Amino acid sequence: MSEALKQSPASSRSTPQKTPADASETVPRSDWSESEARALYDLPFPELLFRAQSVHRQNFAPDVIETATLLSIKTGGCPEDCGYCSQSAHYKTGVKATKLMEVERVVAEAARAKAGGATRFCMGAAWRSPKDRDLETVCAMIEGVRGLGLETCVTLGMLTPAQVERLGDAGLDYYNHNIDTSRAFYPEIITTRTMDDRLETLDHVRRGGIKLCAGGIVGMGETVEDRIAMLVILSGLDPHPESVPLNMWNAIAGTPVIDKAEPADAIAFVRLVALARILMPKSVVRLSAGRDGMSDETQALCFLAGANSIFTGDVLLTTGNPDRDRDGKLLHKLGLKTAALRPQLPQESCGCH
Ligand code: SAM
Ligand code: DTB
Ligand code: SF4
Repeated sequence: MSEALKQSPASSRSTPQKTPADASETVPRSDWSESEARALYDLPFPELLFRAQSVHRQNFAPDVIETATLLSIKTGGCPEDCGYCSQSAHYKTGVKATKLMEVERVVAEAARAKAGGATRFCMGAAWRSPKDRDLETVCAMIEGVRGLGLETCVTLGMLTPAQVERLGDAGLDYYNHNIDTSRAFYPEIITTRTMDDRLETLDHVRRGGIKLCAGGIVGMGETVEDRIAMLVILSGLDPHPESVPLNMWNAIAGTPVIDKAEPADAIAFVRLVALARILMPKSVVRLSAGRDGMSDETQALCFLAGANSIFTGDVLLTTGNPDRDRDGKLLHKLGLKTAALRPQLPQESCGCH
């Protein structure tokens, strides 16, 4: 008999003895330790999913998925050396560098995304940080996209407090800035900036009153400990990011990560989604890059574990995403509907009283 099939006494594993839907698990905490997070991650799978789903239901409608559509407004030629990215000028990935798009074209793309059902439009630029002249153009894009009644998100690299203020004046709703991985693994992936640089921009954005979208990537050769440590850093932000994108690395030939990458096992990925849901109970958890290579069943488990947002449209920035037809069929099969989700700030009631 294999080791996995041997019976073990119920007491052989230390399962935290709380009721699964313990209300204390839905009050956002910013002091989770790595050992607490690891104990949750290692729970028997049904127990972990039950807890995550219980937390999810106390904070969100269980059948609603938020949809955002991405557009690369300035592609490639980036001076940063992020070892996973198709857009870094350091690697030969076949991605052609472009200039910043024209405002009218961006607004037209946003209108198409809205017609396709998206409630948020996210614009990404391959910059280390924006030049002030380019920021003015991005502000015009934000104003145009807002004018269509869409939520806006941009991801432009590192920002100064003055740049955050300018984006806030333009009416920006969310700023995406990922920490990507753990503090220990970070220098193996990126050398042109540090984790602290990333955290500093997140702090500027938070202080500037713009909602935070911050997450990371799995499947770049990091350990399970690195993945958990990444979530612990995110859950240490006070308040938590309103949006937490979890990306499965979309393999890019020509990047250094291709030599060390190991795709995350689907169950390990679902465990991570569940952990994100429990550590950050009121944050919207987005099942981001990597869905193209995921089965319907894996995605369904991710939704059960507490993911409640996806990118829609057949391209992300430079890589593929399931088309609207496949997503429509999947959501229909699962009986899920799409709608904007209002982030619940920590001081607000969870709505369960
Ligand atoms: N240059 C800006 C920055 O780095 O913040 C914005 C664009 S950058 C492409 C946005 C995020 O996309 C990265 O922080 C990373 O987490 C994610 N990303 C980039 N390439 C990816 C890939 N191949 N697979 C999954 N996620 C990726
Ligand atoms: C995020 O966490 N994922 C998105 C968005 N934020 C900007 C980007 C995914 C990029 C996937 C690789 C590509 O398409 O180039
Ligand atoms: Fe540039 Fe962003 Fe890609 Fe890094 S992740 S190379 S900063 S576009």
